[in-house]
Amino acid sequence: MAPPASSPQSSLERDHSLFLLRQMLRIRRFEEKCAELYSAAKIRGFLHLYIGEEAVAAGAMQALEPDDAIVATYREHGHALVRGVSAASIMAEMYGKQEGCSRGRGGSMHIFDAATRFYGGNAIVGGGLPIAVGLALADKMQGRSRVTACFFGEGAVAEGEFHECMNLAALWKLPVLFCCENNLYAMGTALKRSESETDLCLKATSYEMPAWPVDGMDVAACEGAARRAVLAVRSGDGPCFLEFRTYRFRAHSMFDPQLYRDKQEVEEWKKRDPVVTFQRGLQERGLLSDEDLKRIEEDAGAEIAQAIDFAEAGTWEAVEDLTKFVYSERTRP
Ligand SMILES: Cc1ncc(C[n+]2csc(CCOP(=O)(O)OP(=O)(O)O)c2C)c(N)n1
Ligand SMILES: [Mg+2]
Repeated sequence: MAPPASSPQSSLERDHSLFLLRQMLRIRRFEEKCAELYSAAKIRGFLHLYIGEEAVAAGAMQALEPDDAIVATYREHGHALVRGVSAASIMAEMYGKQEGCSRGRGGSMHIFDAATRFYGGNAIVGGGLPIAVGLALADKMQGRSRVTACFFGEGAVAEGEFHECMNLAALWKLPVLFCCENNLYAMGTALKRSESETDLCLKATSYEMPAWPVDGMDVAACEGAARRAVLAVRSGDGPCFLEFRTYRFRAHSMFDPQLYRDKQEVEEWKKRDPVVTFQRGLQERGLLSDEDLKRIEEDAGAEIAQAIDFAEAGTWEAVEDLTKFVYSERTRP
């Protein structure tokens, strides 16, 4: 029998659903603001937005504990926000200010935060995979019950290190959750133009690793799949591979005329916008009122406005300090 509308179970479900919506909306609004700030030349360098893919980070990361580690790519602002890295320190990083989470040295592609075990942000396609496997190897050798979640784009499967990492993680039964964010394109190259086998789960199963596809536009599906996989990984069964089928609504980066895909294709995917569809579903089920939505939007807006103020008020590193941390200081006897 379905629980009555006010039962503890349904109120728990409502709270959690609103929490998930809040996470996705924070990412969406943050990214939209970043695009604006980039046009205003406040943010410089590279900028890759996660708009359209929010459900993956917002859902999958619910399965992780504070002690677990995360490794991500250059499209990682959303993962950092969900993990609890402050919007202010992320924004200051993008501004290149010293108060940024990587001291303003990394920018958008190198968000890093030791306190939340967020191991970046990586500009190298596939570069996070060996880091994740190394972290998991250390945990296994030291007998810690931790999981490392490694997010990467489907473009990484063309890299040799993807295969080396799949092999070693499976062979040594390392606690890694491989989260492949398959948005169908690696810059302008469609998956089917670069891979003879486009079923990415098959690549993982060929290394004797459990793998399954997930609807990456559905935040609840992303959370459910990740919870199931993390349970297996944490129990010592070795790594799991999830292929999140998703889509980026915007260009690859801020320099991309998008000549490689039809506008019609983008519009079709936008009909499955993860934020809008989840929000609508909650409204239809009576779990989200107009007031709730207004509050969530206002909170996200206030958090981002504060982040911008923090970044604006931040300091530039002194020019004479720029070579600091490049090489270790030599101490003479
Ligand atoms: C080793 C390496 N080769 C090439 C590049 C240039 N490059 C930057 S992003 C990108 C596409 C990666 O696509 P994907 O892994 O699918 O991630 P997405 O951008 O779709 O999230 C490429 C080829 C790079 N950064 N690193
Ligand atoms: Mg891709």
